[in-house]
Amino acid sequence: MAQFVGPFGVSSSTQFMPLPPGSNNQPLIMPGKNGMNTLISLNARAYNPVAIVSAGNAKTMNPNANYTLSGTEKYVNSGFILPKGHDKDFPGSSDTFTVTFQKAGTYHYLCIVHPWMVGKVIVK
Ligand SMILES: [Cu+2]
Repeated sequence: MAQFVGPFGVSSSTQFMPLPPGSNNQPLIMPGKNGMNTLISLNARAYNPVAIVSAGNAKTMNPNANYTLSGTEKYVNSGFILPKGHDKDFPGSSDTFTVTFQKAGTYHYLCIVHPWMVGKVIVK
């Protein structure tokens, strides 16, 4: 599972500008050592549709993607799914994500934002 947010190392000389300028946005940065700081950021593996295939390669997908499960994936994420029309609030988000299952089995899933929201798909 990908964490919703995660720590990333950035050069301590990196300047961050909130967008839009003047908005009440500020990155969470913790001072570090050796010219590096730690930035806590939204994780693209939780935000964008992606599949990590058995070889470990990441297959990124466009919003509103259709994905066919081979059954060998290590990780599949729909990315943010929001009601239609809310894509301006979260650019690049989706309002649909379609999965085609090829093999019978029970497939568990969860919401990364609210990990207590779980479900399963039973394919017979
Ligand atoms: Cu949720």
